[in-house]
Amino acid sequence: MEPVLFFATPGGCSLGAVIAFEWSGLPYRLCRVPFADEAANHDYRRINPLGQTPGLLADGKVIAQSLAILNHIAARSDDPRMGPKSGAGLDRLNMLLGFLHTSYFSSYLPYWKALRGVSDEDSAVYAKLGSGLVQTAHEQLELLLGDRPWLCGDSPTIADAYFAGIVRWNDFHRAIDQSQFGRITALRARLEQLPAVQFGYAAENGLPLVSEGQFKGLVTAAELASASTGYV
Ligand SMILES: N[C@@H](CCC(=O)N[C@@H](CS)C(=O)NCC(=O)O)C(=O)O
Repeated sequence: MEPVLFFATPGGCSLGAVIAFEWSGLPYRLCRVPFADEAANHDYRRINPLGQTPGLLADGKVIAQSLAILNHIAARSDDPRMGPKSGAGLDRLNMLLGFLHTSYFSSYLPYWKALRGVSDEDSAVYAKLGSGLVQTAHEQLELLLGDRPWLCGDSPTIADAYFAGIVRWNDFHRAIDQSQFGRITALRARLEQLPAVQFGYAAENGLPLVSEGQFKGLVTAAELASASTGYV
């Protein structure tokens, strides 16, 4: 079977890997793992015991971690949207991916933690900590972005794909006023125009899927439970 990408709904960071697969021209399947669907999560944990999304099942092995999955896809495709393969362009791509995965993604961790049952008093402390971190991450990303239309320059790459998934988290947590960041707001608007991003939203929302890539259909985690022989 084609590689299967496990992605979360609603609003997960796994959107980035869906977009990267759409761009890659590689055949792939998708498996939805809604956060609230206990049965799907139970089945998914039999494949990926970490339980986090995204996860990728390829050749019977599981790859966890967004950056590993994005790099797996990029290494197998010549589409320019995979990003530069060498030189300063690759250095910038890795710099941006690293920043997004650590500073930007992690700035929301206090908010996610607060959702998992803490007292009102602690929740206020987490929110205060989180909003400072989110504000700083946005300030830093505006600086890194500069006048470029996309994170790595004149065209989108897997860094933008990954960003499309996590830039939305402010809508949910209301950590900051994101509109104060004009470059990020413009990048987000550009991203939302892309067919692959719209495809990813449709996949998250269970809508009909029109692929510009080589999407081969949906599968369930229950169907795949015996297909995994562990992590790479
Ligand atoms: N470092 C991991 C983090 C993945 C992660 O936290 N995914 C979230 C969705 S965006 C998730 O699965 N949360 C549920 C959980 O942690 O149990 C990666 O980059 O893939």
